[in-house]
Formats: sequence, C-alpha cells, structure tokens
Amino acid sequence: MTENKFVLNWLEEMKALCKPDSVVWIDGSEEQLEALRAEAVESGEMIKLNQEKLPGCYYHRTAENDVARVEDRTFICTPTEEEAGPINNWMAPDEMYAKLNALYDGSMVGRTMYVIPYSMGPVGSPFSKIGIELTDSIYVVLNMAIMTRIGDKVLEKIEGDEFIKCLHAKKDVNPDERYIVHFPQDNTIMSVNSAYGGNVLLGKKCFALRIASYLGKNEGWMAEHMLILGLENPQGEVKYIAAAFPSACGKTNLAMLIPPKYLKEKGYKVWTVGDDIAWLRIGPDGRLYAVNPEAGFFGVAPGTSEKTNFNALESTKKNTIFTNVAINNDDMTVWWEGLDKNPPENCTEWTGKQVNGKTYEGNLAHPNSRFTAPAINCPCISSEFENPQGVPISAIVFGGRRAKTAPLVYQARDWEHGVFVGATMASETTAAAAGAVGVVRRDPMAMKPFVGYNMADYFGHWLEMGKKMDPEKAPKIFHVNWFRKDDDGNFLWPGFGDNMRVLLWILDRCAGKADAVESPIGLLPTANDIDTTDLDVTEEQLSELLSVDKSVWMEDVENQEEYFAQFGDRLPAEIKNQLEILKNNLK
Ligand code: GTP
Ligand code: SPV
Ligand code: MN
Repeated sequence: MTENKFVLNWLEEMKALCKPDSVVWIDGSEEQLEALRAEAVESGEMIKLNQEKLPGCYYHRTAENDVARVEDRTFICTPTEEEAGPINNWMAPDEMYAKLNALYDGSMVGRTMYVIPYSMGPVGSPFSKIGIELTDSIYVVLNMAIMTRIGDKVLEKIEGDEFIKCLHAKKDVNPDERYIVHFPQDNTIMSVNSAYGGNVLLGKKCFALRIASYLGKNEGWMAEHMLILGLENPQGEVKYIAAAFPSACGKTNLAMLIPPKYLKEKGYKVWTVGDDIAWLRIGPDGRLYAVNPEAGFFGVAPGTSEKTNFNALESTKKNTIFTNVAINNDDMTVWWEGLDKNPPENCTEWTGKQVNGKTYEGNLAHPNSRFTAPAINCPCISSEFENPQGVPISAIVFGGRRAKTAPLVYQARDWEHGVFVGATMASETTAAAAGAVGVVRRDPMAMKPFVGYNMADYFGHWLEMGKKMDPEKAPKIFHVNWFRKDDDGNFLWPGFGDNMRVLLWILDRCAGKADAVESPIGLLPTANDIDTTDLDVTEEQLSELLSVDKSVWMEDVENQEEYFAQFGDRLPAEIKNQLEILKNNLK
C-alpha cells in the first residue's frame, strides 16, 4: 500500500461512488495472480486450458455484444468542443461526469474493487508514465499483468499526483450505457459497461495513445499507433523502423516478420521492439527515438499461423490469455480461422455453442478474437525492448488496406510531404472496432480512433516535431500497401515475410543506396528495385502493384479535400499547400 494522499483520497472517492464490498491492492506477486486465476476459474470467468500443451494459459469469452472497441461510445471531454475537434465525440466535462457518476453509483455492490498500479514503459525510466486502474474484473487484472508492468514496485515510484486515474466498472455490459471516456485535463479515464480489450485495459489505447498523445503535444513528444522493429543485416548492423497501420492491418505481423529463406541464409534478421504503440522523443543528438510502453501483445488471433506469423504463435504457447477464440474440447486447446486447415470436430465456438467444426459454416473464432501474450515469450524480442532511451528510428512507414489506389510502396519527398502522406491515409475498416467491416475511411496516421485532441492540431504537432529534428537525421517517411487486389479480388502481393523485400528498399533509400523515380504522389521504386528472388510474382504483377492510376487518385484527392474541410482554419497551411502540390502533379 501507499501513503500517497492523492492516491488514497481518490481511492476513497471512487469507493464511496462504486461501493464495492471489498478492495484488493494488486501487488504484482505471482502468488496473488495465481490466486486470482483460481478464483476466475471457480466463478467461470475464465477456463483453464490444457496445462501440458499450453502451460499457464486461460480462456475468456466476452458477451456477444462486447467484442471490439466501440468508437461511437468513446469520448474526449475537453473543456471546449474545439479542443477535441471534429473527429472525436465530445461532451462537456460536467455533463459527462454527472452522467457517469449516476452509472457508477453502487456499480460494485457485492463485488471486489482491484487496485492496479501500472507503469507504461520500464519501471522507473524517466520516460515511463504511471497509471492506477480500479476495476471489478479479474480478467482486466490478469490482462494488465501481462500488458503492463504492475504492482508495488510501480506504486513506490508515484510522485505526488503524477498518475493517470483510471476507473473501470463492468456493470451489466449494457451496450446502450457503455462509455469509454477521457478527461485529458484531469488525467482521468472512465470506462463502464464493457469487459473487452481496448475498452477496459485502460493502459493501452486510452492512456498510451489518447491521454499520452495529449501529454505529448504539450511536452514535445509523440504517442503513436506504431510497431517498432529492428532489421539486422548480415554485417550485424541493426536499423529501426516504426510503422503505423490501422487496427488489424498488420502491425503485429510486420513486427515479428521472418525473412524469406534466401535473406535468412544471408544473415538478415528482424527483432521486435513493439507491435502496437510507440512513444517517440527527439534525443540530444537530434534523432528520433522510440520506446514501446507495453509489456505484452494483445494480438489478433485469426490469420495467425506457423506460416504467417510463427513468432506470434510461439509467443502464445505459455502464460497467455485467449479471448473469444474457439476451443478444441478433446484436448482443451485453442483454434481460430487460419491457424491450420483442421478445425476441431468437437468444438466450442466463441459464443459457447457446441458445434462440429468440420461441418460448421461461418466463424468458429470471432474475427476480432485475441491473445494476450507476454512480450518476453517472443522468440525475436529485441535486446533493446527494455532500453529506457528507446531505439533510433531510421524510417517511419504508414500503411493501410487499400484494394486499389495506393501502390506497394512509395517514399515521401521530405518530412512535410511525409506528414501529408500520413494525414491522407485511408483504410478499409476491420473487425477491431464495432461497426461495418471493409468500408474505406480516412484514418490519419492510423490514429483516427486514438487522438486525444483536435486532429488538426495533431497534424501541426507532427510538423513541429519535424522542425525540431536535424533534417539529416530525421526519419525518412514511406507509405506501404500489402493489400492491393486484382480485378478478381485476389491479393497481388504475398505479404507477411515477403514484406521484408519492401523494408530492404526502404532502408536502402534511407542509406542513399537505392534508386527511385518521381511520380505525382512521391518517389517510387521501379520493378527492378524490389528483389524478387524465389518469388512467385511476375514482372507485370509487380508493375501493377507499383502503378499509380491518376484518375483513381484524382477521386481520392477530392475526398481528401472534403475531409480536410471539416478542420476549417485550424488545418495547418503546410497540409493545404501539399494538397495543392498533389493536385497539380496529377493534372
Ligand atoms: P491491432 O492489434 O488491431 O492494432 O492490429 P495489427 O495492426 O497488429 O494487425 P495484425 O498484424 O494482427 O494483422 C491483422 C490481420 O491482417 C491478421 O489476420 C493477419 O493475418 C493479416 N495480415 C497481416 N499482415 C498481412 C500481409 O502482409 N498480407 C495479408 N494479406 N494479410 C496480412
Ligand atoms: C486495436 O484495435 O488497434 C487493438 C486492439 O490493438 S484494442 O486493444 O482492443 O484496441
Ligand atoms: Mn492497435
């Protein structure tokens, strides 16, 4: 426990509001966590999986109406609506507090309130930030224990009121009264009526992106929806790349990539620093450094296989919590679409229904089913994973799911153009958020659901950060698209490990070693610049992948212009200027 009166006073207030039967401090010890696992199994909140095949692994099923982030119920409650901007839902703080207080009132009667002190980033690092999450869900406690650093060692480090106050009540998971709310000025996050991932693991999207992006703007750093990977060449030199793709668009996969055979044989390797969130700061040497504030992976299960992402699959073989996948009843192991071609006959699908997986139609696992795995399980975890200073970034990569429009890869002409490339990102929606799937929407820097303030000011912050860096040392900015399709709807690019071929062009460009040709949208490789050794992609296919269709782009530009219009005068002049350049180039 602690003597910190800011912590204790807030806790007293929240206790008085939620009225739990008891309060339990999470100390971070294995004994306490093990007791909680047993309690969750006893109550049915979790199911123990086969402890020989999957030691330390458990299963959790959420309510059918509670399987993804809920963007339409997520609010940024700044004093004025302008501060939250046109992209975020907003309500006046007073009004929202009143609404929430009524919902939390007595919400924990008959339940236990767990107090989880947690650190985003290595405990005690000057760049780490601390939160305390109060929750009535053991599932949340056990997930937070994997995804963050928790317990007494964190509590000791809190100075004064320097912590983010996070309150979560599961209540009856009523979707009509579900709220995920942020009060950036009050360092406060409140979540009610959900028990799913990003809605309730408040250190992740709520703190490490929404609140942190707000703090970063004020303090001169950045919180981004980015993976961080290190690419080692045969000489043993490692260069780091940070990449922003929207939810369920390939960050975990790229971060854990296994190079194609011919490159592996030459000695190329990829090391994972992070798979979802990066905190970026400018170092004393004028370079940009990235830290992964998380301690685990909350990864998409479907599509994860030995072939597509061996390292992720390995990471889930012990001490992992599976959410909403299917269970093989014969041996109490897990299954999901894309794991292999052998669904269990004797199967519990994600909703709990008993089915024959061989004859079943539809999904056995929910499309947004997930694993929560400790980062230290990952065979390719980087030696720099715990480095409090972070790793120096050579390239920033933006990308999304675009069946047409965006080529396989292109480079921005400079930082300002790169910010524009990020700001004009668009991607087909996925099952990671509630709502329609496969609809193209604008998702600047993959941060549409995660910016804790006005998006126009966020663009301005990116431009400012560029000005503060040594232009020679600032990361070069690129855009990729692994998801381009032919007219029959087939992916044109094999993706996964073969994405390494594109990363090599990117790093060669950073080192001034590779060629590029000018195009209206930026700098493109020619078909010869991408190494296709052992690859089943024809010259025509590669040319198609690298092609820029001016009429399709003209349409996109119209949409970009409409999108930017909503920001009015707040939109930075540089963005307007880049839009004019693009329009002219396309004429
Ligand atoms: P969040 O955790 O939601 O932020 O997602 P993420 O960006 O980490 O996405 P992830 O790597 O989990 O990939 C999501 C889905 O895209 C999985 O089903 C993958 O199998 C699939 N995927 C990833 N990379 C590729 C690729 O290069 N090509 C194709 N076709 N699919 C991919
Ligand atoms: C995402 O949706 O981008 C995720 C999963 O990484 S969640 O933690 O639910 O936000
Ligand atoms: Mn994510």
